[in-house]
Amino acid sequence: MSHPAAPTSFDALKAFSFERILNEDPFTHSIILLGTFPVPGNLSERVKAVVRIERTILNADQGVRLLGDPGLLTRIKLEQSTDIYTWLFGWLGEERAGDVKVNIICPATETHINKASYLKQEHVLVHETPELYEKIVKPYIAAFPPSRTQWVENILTGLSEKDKILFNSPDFLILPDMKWDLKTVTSLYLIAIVQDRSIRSLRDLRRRHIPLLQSIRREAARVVGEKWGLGKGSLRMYIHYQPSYYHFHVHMVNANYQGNILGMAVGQAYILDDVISLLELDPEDGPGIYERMTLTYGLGDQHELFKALTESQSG
Ligand code: M7G
Repeated sequence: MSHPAAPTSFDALKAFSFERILNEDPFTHSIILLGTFPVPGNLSERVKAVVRIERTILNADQGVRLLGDPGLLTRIKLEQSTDIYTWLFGWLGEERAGDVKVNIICPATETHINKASYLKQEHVLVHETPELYEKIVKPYIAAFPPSRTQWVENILTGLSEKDKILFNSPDFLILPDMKWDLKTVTSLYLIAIVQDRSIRSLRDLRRRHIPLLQSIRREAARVVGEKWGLGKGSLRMYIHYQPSYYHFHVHMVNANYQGNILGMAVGQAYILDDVISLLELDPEDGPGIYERMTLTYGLGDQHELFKALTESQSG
């Protein structure tokens, strides 16, 4: 179910009106634009949109078929050839998932525009003690508007992305992350989303959740083994803190994929295996380890928690 203003056709995309570049990242071959799209049925009204365009990467399967005849290269422009060295530009045919992957948020709110990955920000490392969590972060999470996780509810209730579900159980489901192009196994990116709405973040994990986490780990490994022939240890599974969405989910990325450096920053990504291992050290009852820990992470100056947390840092 997409929003009526979401541009889903080529013609709709052409109606984009560019405002400014929010970010560009040569490392991930991506650029993020801010602009507007017209509202269908009322062309004088326009809504804001955040558009991320990323060059898709090549995988081994394509490498085999890049040159030769017939190959994926449809046209070349020779740039230089000297001695044994030659370099040129090439254009790829349509057989790939696409030359670029375009992710659009439309209509986009100020929060989307400001979101860490969408805007260059100054980052400051903050130490979130259990006390600061109780005083600042927990109320912030409790007040998090349910509309922001509507997309999660739509998936969990079968309203959207139903045909993409790779595993479903009463406790959680696994499906491709929207960042993935659905084709390139080297950049494979899945997410597991739990049904239990009471787990808002890493902080809520307790010893009793170990079977759930183990089950996510097991089923993810099984799915990628059966579907893509990926062996043991081929998935990097992790949890973000702070996440963008306070509905518990686990990121699962091909262990060989180095592209999404932002989402794997030290202090942001907690490896699922370590989380399980730490929870196993917890006593049967009593406060959980993630309730007692000081968590240290980088926070962008546009984050809604930035002011309160940076002002409360001691020392
Ligand atoms: P996060 O750790 O809360 O925030 O992860 P991050 O975006 O800063 O990493 C949420 C994950 O859900 C991200 O990897 C998103 O790409 C992914 N995601 C977000 N939305 C809105 C959707 C969606 O509608 N469908 C799918 N399949 N994935 C989404």
